[in-house]
Amino acid sequence: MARNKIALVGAGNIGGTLALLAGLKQLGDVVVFDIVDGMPQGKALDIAQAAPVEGFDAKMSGTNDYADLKDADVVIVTAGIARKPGMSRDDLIGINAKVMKSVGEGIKNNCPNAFVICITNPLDVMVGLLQKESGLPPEKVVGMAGVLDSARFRCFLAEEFNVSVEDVTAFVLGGHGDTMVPLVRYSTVAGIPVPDLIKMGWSTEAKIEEIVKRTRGGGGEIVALLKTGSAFYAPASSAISMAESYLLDKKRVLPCAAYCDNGTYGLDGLYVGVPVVIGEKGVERVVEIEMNADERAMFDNSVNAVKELNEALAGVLAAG
Ligand code: TXD
Repeated sequence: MARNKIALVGAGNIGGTLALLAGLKQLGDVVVFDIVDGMPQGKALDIAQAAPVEGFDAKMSGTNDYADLKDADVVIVTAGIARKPGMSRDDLIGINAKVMKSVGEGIKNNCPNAFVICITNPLDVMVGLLQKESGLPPEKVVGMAGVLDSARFRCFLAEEFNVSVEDVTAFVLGGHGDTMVPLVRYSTVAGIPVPDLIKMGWSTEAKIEEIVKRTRGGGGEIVALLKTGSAFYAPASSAISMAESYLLDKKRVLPCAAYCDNGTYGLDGLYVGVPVVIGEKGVERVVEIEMNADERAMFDNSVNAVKELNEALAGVLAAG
């Protein structure tokens, strides 16, 4: 049986980490693509040389030619530029839109049956553009943000409660930006909802509110510390968990930027962060959870922010 083929478009900080993780988790052979000559080749060679030490068998190769994406099963896209300090995700829109056009074409021409995970910011609009440009059906193109945002939320909650990160579940909905909606009511420690834990005296509303705020600003906190780029370890882990769910047909329930249409979440053709089931068919189901009035208002606010970004994108595209 042939190994799966994972193509990574963008060989920067996240791309390199993705290649290493895909190897360590034995997800398949890896092709790393970038426009910079030599860099993807160098990273692939370096990771290939880690393989004997780590004990995994996977072909690792680097390329500057889209033809090498041929018949990839999964494509993870990080191509573009990352945020610098003081830059918002929206500032990235013009440059990264052009990148999505060329990546979409590369996918369309070489691996139209792939499951595509977009990471490039501003995430919710870039994934929509990539889906259009690639011509793939919406269930085969998703955006990674919610897994990362909820991992940040879980990490902070586990620290607050002094329990294992494994036993903390958390949901974050909405766009990947400052308007994201961390849902406290749906976040638990081993099934016990956070509001109950507050009642049990494990924490206070004020502390949880602090954690919600820190989660919303989680990306910016790291950008400010690194000064030369944005987070990459946790983003890579998050995307790999989505790829794994597809390749192994695990049907995990993960928050992803997915295409909501026909009134799902009250939307009509918009990519935004919602819980989905990922299995062999890609996005097999959008899970429509109930929200109370406050949560709905926060979600609507986040949806509006994504719509505004889409309008900005339309402006950029119209201007050529
Ligand atoms: O939650 C999330 N979705 C995110 C998103 C979390 C963290 C970072 N997020 C975004 O991912 C970030 O704002 C960027 O848009 C991407 C990639 O982040 P990374 O940290 O990996 O950026 P790098 O190191 O700058 O790598 C980008 C690579 C770099 O090697 C460029 O040469 C390459 O992209 N690049 C291209 N590759 C292929 N094709 C084209 N056109 C191209 N242009 C640049």
